[in-house]
Amino acid sequence: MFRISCLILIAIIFSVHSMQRQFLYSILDKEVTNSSLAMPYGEVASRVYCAGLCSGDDYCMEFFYNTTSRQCIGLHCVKKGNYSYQFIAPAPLSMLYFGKEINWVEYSGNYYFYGEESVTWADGKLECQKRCAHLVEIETKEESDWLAATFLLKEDCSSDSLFTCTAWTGGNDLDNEGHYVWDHSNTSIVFTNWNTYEPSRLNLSFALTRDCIDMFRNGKWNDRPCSYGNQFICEK
Ligand SMILES: [Ca+2]
Ligand SMILES: [Ca+2]
Ligand SMILES: [Ca+2]
Repeated sequence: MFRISCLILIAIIFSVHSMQRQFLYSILDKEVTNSSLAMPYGEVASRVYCAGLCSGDDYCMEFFYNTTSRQCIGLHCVKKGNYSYQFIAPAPLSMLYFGKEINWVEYSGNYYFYGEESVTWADGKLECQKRCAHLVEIETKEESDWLAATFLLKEDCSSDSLFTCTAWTGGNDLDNEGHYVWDHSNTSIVFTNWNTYEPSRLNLSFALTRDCIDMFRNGKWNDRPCSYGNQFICEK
């Protein structure tokens, strides 16, 4: 009963929200529902069911339901210029809209997501892209410290500070050894916050196999093999 009530509530919220955005949808329908941003759920019985499917899909932010064809499509995110961002609904609906983004934390105008599963750097990048975001790019010491304090410094961190409570950033030297860039913006890394003895420049065989930057719980950076299973932080 509780679950049904929740689904109905979600449907109402989405319906209200969708009505408010009819004009936008009319622009977006053609482009977005045919793009990789859309997840076709197929023909379903009702708008409520469509909302339930969107609600159960971690990446679905909005849905499109055609009452005639009963076609149900979840929208994962929407292109804006060259980059995918999610909609920001006009106030006062913004809170409803961000209801599915409850795990995103705002800091200084950007939003951050901490992925708890252990993944390779490439998979972390993919996970962020699915969320219409990118692996975190750190421009200041304040941002680095804030990220560590917010996401990494947890009570259950073991005493091994080099291998636990660490997370991928978008920094890497995959293309050009020793030349570190931020992946999404494809810019050279200017501000750095390396841990002592990092990156592994003193040992060439280490340096060549450690091309992805992760962050220790103290906010300091480390170069690590990109195949390592790490938590990750997305930014948008
Ligand atoms: Ca940043
Ligand atoms: Ca390297
Ligand atoms: Ca290292």
